[in-house]
Amino acid sequence: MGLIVYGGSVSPFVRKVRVVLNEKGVKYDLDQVNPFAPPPEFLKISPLKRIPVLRDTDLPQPNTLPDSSVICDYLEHKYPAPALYPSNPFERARALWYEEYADTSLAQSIGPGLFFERVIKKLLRQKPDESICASTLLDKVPPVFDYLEREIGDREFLVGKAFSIADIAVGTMLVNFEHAGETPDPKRWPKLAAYTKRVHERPSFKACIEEERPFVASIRAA
Ligand SMILES: N[C@@H](CCC(=O)N[C@@H](CS)C(=O)NCC(=O)O)C(=O)O
Repeated sequence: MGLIVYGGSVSPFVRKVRVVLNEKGVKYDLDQVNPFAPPPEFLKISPLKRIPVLRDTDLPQPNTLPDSSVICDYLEHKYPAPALYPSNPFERARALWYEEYADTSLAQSIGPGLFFERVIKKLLRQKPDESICASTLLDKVPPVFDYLEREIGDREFLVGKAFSIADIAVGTMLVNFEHAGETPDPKRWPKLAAYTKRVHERPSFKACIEEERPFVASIRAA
């Protein structure tokens, strides 16, 4: 009995949920689902054919929730401590904005043109197109990193004085940037580079990163 997370561990959205669970010290099972070839039953619980989906087996059916943002919000209400959403209404809304930005703009700048090319294509036994990676790094990534560099400024965390869903949402996308063999250039984005390191050193992130690294390395080396 308990929680089941359906999804592949290298998905940034799956990791977002896992980091929330780790921060809250909640045990769960991970059921690996490949969203590109999902089993037919999966489509019943994920109409958009996306990972992650959470199942709370303590509840009667239907007991599944798709979408990382929906899942994280549910987890915050079910397990309120430690809080990962600010209590101040404006700060909470700011945190949700950064989560939205990470899930859309940051994900789009890193996912298709870099992580997909260098990791997922290899997993699918296709040849990565390095010209796509080069143009992604030249055109797509810099405006997003420039924005984050400004927003982080001299703050330890993106919102208020505590680690929040904003840092988890941004941090998880930057893990995929690193899995694709890149790190934010500390000369161009010194605050973002230091922030990334700080966030990834938290035990909640470290546990995921260390579990994923050998798998990603084996895919990239294939
Ligand atoms: N808004 C969704 C996005 C999830 C998402 O895009 N997941 C990707 C994997 S990283 C997926 O399942 N892609 C498969 C597809 O789009 O067919 C969330 O936050 O959970």
